[in-house]
Amino acid sequence: MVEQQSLFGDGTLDGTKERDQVPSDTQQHDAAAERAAELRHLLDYHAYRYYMLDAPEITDAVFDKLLVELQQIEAAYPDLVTPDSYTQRVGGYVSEQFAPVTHMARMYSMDDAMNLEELDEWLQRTEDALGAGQATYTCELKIDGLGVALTYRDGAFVRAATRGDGTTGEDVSLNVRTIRDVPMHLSASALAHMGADREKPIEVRGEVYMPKGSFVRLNEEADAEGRDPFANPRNAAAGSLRQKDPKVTARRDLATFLYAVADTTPLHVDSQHDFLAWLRDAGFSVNPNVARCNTPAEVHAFCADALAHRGDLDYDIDGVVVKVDRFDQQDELGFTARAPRWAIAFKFPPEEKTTVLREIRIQVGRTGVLTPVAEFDPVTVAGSTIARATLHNEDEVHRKDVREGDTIIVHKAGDVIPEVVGPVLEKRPEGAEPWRMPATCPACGAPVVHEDGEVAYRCVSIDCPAQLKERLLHWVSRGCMDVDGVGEELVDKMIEAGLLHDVADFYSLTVDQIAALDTGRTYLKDDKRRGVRAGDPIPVGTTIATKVVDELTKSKAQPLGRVLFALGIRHVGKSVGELIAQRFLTVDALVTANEEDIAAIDGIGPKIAESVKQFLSVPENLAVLDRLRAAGLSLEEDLSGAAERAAAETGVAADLAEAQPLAGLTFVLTGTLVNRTRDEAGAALKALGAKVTGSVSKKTSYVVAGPKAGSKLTKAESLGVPVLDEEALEHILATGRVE
Ligand code: 3B9
Repeated sequence: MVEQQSLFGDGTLDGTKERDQVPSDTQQHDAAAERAAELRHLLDYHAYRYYMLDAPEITDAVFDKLLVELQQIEAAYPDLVTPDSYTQRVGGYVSEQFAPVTHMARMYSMDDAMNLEELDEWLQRTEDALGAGQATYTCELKIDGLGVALTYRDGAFVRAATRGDGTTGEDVSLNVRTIRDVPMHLSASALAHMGADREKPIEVRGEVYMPKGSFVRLNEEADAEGRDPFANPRNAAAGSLRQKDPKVTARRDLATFLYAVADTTPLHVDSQHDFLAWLRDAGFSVNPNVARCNTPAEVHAFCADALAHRGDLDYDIDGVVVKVDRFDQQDELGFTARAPRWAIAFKFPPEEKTTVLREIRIQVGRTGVLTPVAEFDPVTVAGSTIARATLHNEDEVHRKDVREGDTIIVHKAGDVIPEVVGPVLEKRPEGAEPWRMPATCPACGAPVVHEDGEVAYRCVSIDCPAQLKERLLHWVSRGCMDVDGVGEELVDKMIEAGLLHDVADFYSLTVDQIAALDTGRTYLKDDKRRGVRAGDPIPVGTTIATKVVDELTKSKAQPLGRVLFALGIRHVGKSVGELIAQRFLTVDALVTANEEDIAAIDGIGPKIAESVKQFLSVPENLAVLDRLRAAGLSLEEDLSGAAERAAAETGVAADLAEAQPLAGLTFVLTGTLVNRTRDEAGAALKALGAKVTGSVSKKTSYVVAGPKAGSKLTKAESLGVPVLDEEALEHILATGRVE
């Protein structure tokens, strides 16, 4: 895609350039509107290439230029701001917000060995250079994450930066601070090991990654909230690290593995193996799957083992890194222009398979969105058999240009989620037609609607059976009301029998009604004793029916956050449901709240607020809520539970958390703390009912200042806000009293 001309850049809007004819205000406005729409489209497209496909077509700088241009237009014409504009997205790609950081030493990349032959060539070269049998090797896993550099001074965390181009990265300190396994202080013994060099700054390097399980959960949540999913854990980690709001990063469950340092001299270690031990001792996460190998044969064995167990790990790896272990031998080998000679990345072959795409089937979701799904001949990829993969939407089908009958390449994103990579064009059957979204809903026949500016097509029919079924299944699913034992088959039968028309109907079901439903299977033999004959339908029976009714009864105790999620309100996933529930506590309070009240919640935007309000303004939906309440659902947030959870997470006493002794007080934390990170201290204060903010004002009750506190401490002193030290903080957290 070519770079577009800037509306501002050529001066047509700001009037700096002489024109034959001065355009009128409306003409300017129209031109701006047109360009804004175009920019939005371009930004969406390139963000998609960057985040989803990991295949950008333009540089970050060009992307930023497009974004800045759109921001300028929107600033000049606020009426042109649309909620879906890239400028409005939380965590959209905005690189100016992260300051550049120059690494202490270049962050090298590594030469790749694409197969065993190339690995052997490197081993041979190394053995030749160092003398046969002289080298030992450290083998490590190559984590498919994001390169980061963490700087520490005097044993304390100073900053974190992304790898960037290897020389300069971006300052992501605030976000990295929220990663739980990144130590804010190095251990005393690791510092002792540095001796007189302990004062020297050190820059350790490694990968930030997202565990596969967290990636799957994040995408499920994205799906529930109508956001685009991430293509793989690596992109999810990248997106999470580049969040504007560290609170978002904090919720993302990132983790690290460290494996290098810019300068090894101050550490007083002389091999990679000893260095990894130092890292562990210092408090860093170091991948446990490492081995010191004495021969090329042992290196081979490690690689084979890693490849075989790749699927068992909770993180993606894309190979094995083999390093000459001893630093003096590393020095002997030195560097090429781009990479160390003493290390090689043995890359695993990508786990891709080809198969035949039989059908692009339409699935109708609970919100009526029509999703094309690729149904292909079953193939085994990364240890399990797959036969279908979502194609997300019509645009995606066209972007990938897959057609029914095509031979396609499939893989698993993050080793978990089946994905169609693309067609093998040489094998396209003659006459294969580009795929089209149907004009009517395949489930109910109603015409399909395509709203302007949205990629999704929807069935808006109020009584579409596919939507009803999906809504019912969502209600009982894990993470929503958690009703065990009610699956697709049973829900199908219940709908068929006319027992379910909405989610409230679940709570009127009786054991007899459920027991009498047939399971869809039939008896194989006559059984006189039970009075059945071969071919009779098998009913569900009272044992299962009783369990189902018990499970439904149990689900009535789910807190409000879960209920809000389970209702299937657009853009309301589990975490949004919880945020709303925490703010309003009861469904009645939420129903009477206005849109602004909802949008005022931290982490909730106008789009979500509008969607919630819209849902609650539909009389039928309110009627369902009333019937749910009549059935015995509390529709209130479980407050005692919340306090208990907060106490457990932060380590404060449960009874104190219950009593909320710090309610009404506002704290600001600054400087370095020893016993806990500032985030942890903040969470603990909040668990006791305090408010914790980032800046000091007249409203601040107390400032807690550790050593190296800066302007916040000065401001507190000038405003006369009382200042406490860490000891006083610990006293407050232990007793709930400020003395
Ligand atoms: C100071 C694992 C990865 C990896 C190195 C890795 C990626 C890169 C690397 C790290 N997984 N290990 N190791 N497990 N994905 C080998 C490139 N080493 C460095 O970054 C590094 C650090 C150096 C050299 C390399 O010292 C210098 C010496 C001379 C000039 C500049 C620096």
